[in-house]
Amino acid sequence: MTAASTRMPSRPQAVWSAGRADLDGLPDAWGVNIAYEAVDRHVKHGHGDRVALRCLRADDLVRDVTYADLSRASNRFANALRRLGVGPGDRVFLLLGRVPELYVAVLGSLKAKAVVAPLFSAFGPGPVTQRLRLGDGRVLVTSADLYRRKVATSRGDLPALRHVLLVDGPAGDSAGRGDSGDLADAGVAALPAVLAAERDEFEIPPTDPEDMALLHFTSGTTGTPKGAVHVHEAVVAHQATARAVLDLRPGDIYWCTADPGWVTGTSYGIVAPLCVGATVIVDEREFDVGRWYATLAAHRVNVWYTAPTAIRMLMRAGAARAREHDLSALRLVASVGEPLHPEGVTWGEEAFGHRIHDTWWQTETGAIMIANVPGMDIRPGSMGKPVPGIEVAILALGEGGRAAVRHGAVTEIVEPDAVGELALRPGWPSMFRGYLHAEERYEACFAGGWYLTGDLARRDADGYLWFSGRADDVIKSAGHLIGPFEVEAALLEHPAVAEAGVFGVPDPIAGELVSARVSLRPGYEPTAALRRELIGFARKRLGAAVAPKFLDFDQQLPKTRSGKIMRRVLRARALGLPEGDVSTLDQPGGAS
Ligand code: 6R9
Repeated sequence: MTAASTRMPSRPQAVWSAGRADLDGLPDAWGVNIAYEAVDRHVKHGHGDRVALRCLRADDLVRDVTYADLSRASNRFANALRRLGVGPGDRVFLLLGRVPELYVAVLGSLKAKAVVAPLFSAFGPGPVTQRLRLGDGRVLVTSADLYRRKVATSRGDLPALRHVLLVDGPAGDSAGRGDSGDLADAGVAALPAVLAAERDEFEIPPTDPEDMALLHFTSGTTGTPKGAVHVHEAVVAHQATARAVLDLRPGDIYWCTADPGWVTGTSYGIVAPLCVGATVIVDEREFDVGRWYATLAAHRVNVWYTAPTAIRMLMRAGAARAREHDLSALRLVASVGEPLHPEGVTWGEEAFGHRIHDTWWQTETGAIMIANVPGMDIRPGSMGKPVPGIEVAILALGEGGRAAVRHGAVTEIVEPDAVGELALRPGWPSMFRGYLHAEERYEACFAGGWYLTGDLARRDADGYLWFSGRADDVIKSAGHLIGPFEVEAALLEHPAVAEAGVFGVPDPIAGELVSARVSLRPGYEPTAALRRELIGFARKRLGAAVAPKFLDFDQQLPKTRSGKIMRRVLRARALGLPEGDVSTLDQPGGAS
């Protein structure tokens, strides 16, 4: 045992056994199914009348969906999948805004033991179709508009995609046969009509806790996006952290502002709060300072899980805006996704009377791993400490800036305050079980008995963890993880572009913004018009959330001897920093 292991929380496995015992399990010992724990068991225990979803619609109407409603609607969805021949392990992709149908589809798919793969509705056609292809998407639940704009033209490249269910139905076709206009492709149907034909009852089949439940795409430095595989057992960690970190209690009003197209919006926007029997605010509209405060006040939100980008936008509007509202119902405000700078933590106190609790986790970890739990003495700027059941190490770095691995072994840094790669001891319930079709990339995440996170951090003498940056080149913009390779590949599709390097530059609100440097093919001139054209070209393919905000020309992109473009040098150049010392470039608003 190393020195670090002796500081680990007591008997991590015992924590998870207790978490498992807190679940109902399927009747007749048929295993564990996330949707049963999230919805049906509350109905069984007599809480069917409790509101599960409070949907704030774009037209200002508020629609409540009770646990009993959600149980029936998801049963109908599960029956529909069965009728369509969609079975265990088949992938159901979701490309939707924050609408109730999304929750019905997630829970119904899980009941039918299909695998849920959420997509961000602001992605352009490129990222959408690529993920559908990589994940062998068999069913897509979306809207007619999103389908037309992002999928229809590539339908021929998606042979596995058999069924498209439109929440608003193909226009003009109330029968749901989907035989109207340009939506005439086989398998396009109106979801409302499909559901109306199904029964309210569905018996969840036996579900092994190790059965695949969710597929979350995430990005690395190179290559295609990676589909992180999660299993039904993950619900143990969702429920345990909802209680221990977010302090969620039955009947609480809870608002998670993350989009359900990303892992936070699924794990903590759907699964975790429903497991504890809370009421989830589902806000269809985008960020707006006044409306957000009005929402917190009018619905008497008790627990609010948000992100640094949103907090910085609220800060810009001033704490006085918050104090115009009665936010007395708020018990806990937590944050995730990017570094929460110390000013953000203390600003919470000024604005809401609560310091903001930072939490850290990743798509791969499935649930919160490090947090400032309620009652803990918060050190502004620190991510907090490992949650019960999680063991963390800081590993000594090698030349490439990642943990040094020699003969399969790594070195733990035990002295305080030294920066190294953050690593976690595998074995927690919500840990990803693989990257779909990419065994080698999965294996590469582990060394010396640790899962390597790709983040750099330090631990102080009291065990608090401080984020100090990414060890790789991925970009976090407004909390969204963006792979530079995916952006470079899109730029390279333009005939003018010979080479492209993509990197993040600091931004006071979004944390980082995507920036690109390209070299041009012979015959093209580096003009302002071409710059605009390339940015527009990337936006059309990738969507505005992923495309570069800035683009510059450079015929001599810096490269390693093996010919790899050095993104960190590009970043240093863009920021006017010395190129030799790129390792010290911290994240903007960095917590350290
Ligand atoms: C949940 C989620 C994971 C990466 C992670 C890290 C960054 C997340 C953070 C944080 C500093 C925090 N990150 N929480 N950085 N402080 N509290 O965001 O998952 O999209 O996979 O991103 O986000 O770099 O490695 P995902």
